Amino acid sequence: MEKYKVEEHNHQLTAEHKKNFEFISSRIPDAKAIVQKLQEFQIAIPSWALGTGGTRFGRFSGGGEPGNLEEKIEDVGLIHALNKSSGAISLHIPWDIPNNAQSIKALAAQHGLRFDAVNSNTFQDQQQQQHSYKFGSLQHVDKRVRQQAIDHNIEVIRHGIELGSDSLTVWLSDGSCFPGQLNFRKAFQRTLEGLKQIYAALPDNWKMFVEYKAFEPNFYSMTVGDWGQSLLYATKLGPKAFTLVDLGHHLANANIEQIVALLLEEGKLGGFHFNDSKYGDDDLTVGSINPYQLFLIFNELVEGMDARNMNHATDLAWMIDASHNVKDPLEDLLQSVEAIKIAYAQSLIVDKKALVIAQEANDVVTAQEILQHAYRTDVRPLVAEARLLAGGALQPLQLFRTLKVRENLIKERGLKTVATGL
Ligand code: RM4
Ligand code: MN
Ligand code: MN
Repeated sequence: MEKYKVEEHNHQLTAEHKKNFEFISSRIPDAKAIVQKLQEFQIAIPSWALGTGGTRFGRFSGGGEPGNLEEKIEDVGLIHALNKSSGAISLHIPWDIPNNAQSIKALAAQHGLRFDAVNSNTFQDQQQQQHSYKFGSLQHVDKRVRQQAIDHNIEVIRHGIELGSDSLTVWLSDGSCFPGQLNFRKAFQRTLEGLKQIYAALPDNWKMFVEYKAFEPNFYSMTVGDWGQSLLYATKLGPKAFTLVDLGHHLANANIEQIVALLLEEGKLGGFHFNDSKYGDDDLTVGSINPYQLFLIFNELVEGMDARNMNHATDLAWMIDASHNVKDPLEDLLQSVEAIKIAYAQSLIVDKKALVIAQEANDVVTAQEILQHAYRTDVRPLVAEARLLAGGALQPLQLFRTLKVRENLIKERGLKTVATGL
């Protein structure tokens, strides 16, 4: 993505943008400080979401998908060049094995990218793998299977160290499909034992994220099924272990913003996987189904992080975890990042002092008005200004289409391509 193309695009849109930006700036205090925070806020892109996702009923491959890790890094570099908000990539191993870490790191650096959390995969069997994960990994009744899963996680940490990553995300599909299949207590203990061994292999400055999920692929029980179980593991493991919240991993109507608030209060919220969903782990574009919930979550994040003097941009791991069945993955990711930034900006303009006064006075109506006032404010010019100052495009999606990026990728990589990942 040549710089002049972004500049040309911005040039055409500047006059209109300036008008919109002045309008919002005159209506909120500290527009400058908010723009600064928006500039700093980066969201990591998952390496497994750059191709078309499938469901168990099929997969309709898009064209020009990245065929290897280098091309995936180029794709994330492209997103970042457009929005200046996606300065990190999160790798899933073994879907993406960085065989030559030095050159992979150099390529990422060329695109202004760093490596976010590395992810282990003990939910699928790989070719040449000795033992099967059919009945779980860390919870497995057979010690050899557990050891294999532990070894894999330690291997993933090793890759992460080489790339300059500083966190490991462990998501386990362990659980059971039928009553009686599993002894819950034993499964928990075995899993804890395995996690402890992985934890012991973490370098000092590393964090470990224990991600929970309510159901799927197991449908009766999940061994890390909710935030309570994840918090139990994280607490027993020690100060380097945290809970990771994936928005699509809750039962219907769960109050995710409350979960987030309490995990933060306990100092045990570590990372986030953003997506949206209607039913379960739908992995839809962030903010596409329930943008108000996203805003409420950010409202708690900002409130809770400020209460603990945390740095919004760096003290939690912000990642997208999505799958795109019908959209161009790059367009979907651009939309997701934009939705996250909008929700973040909205939460920054909440009149927090007035909210506290309303809460203390049991003034329910005013409390609601304060939140909804922020939510109903069009903050897009703030987000666009932050992008402009950082050298990104005023309208990333529009520029992506004008420049026919996908068409060019198809020319380069071919029409029939399948990326590794979901
Ligand atoms: C899981 C979970 C993990 C992700 C895998 C691919 O449902 O969200 O974070 O690594 O999917
Ligand atoms: Mn996830
Ligand atoms: Mn998921």
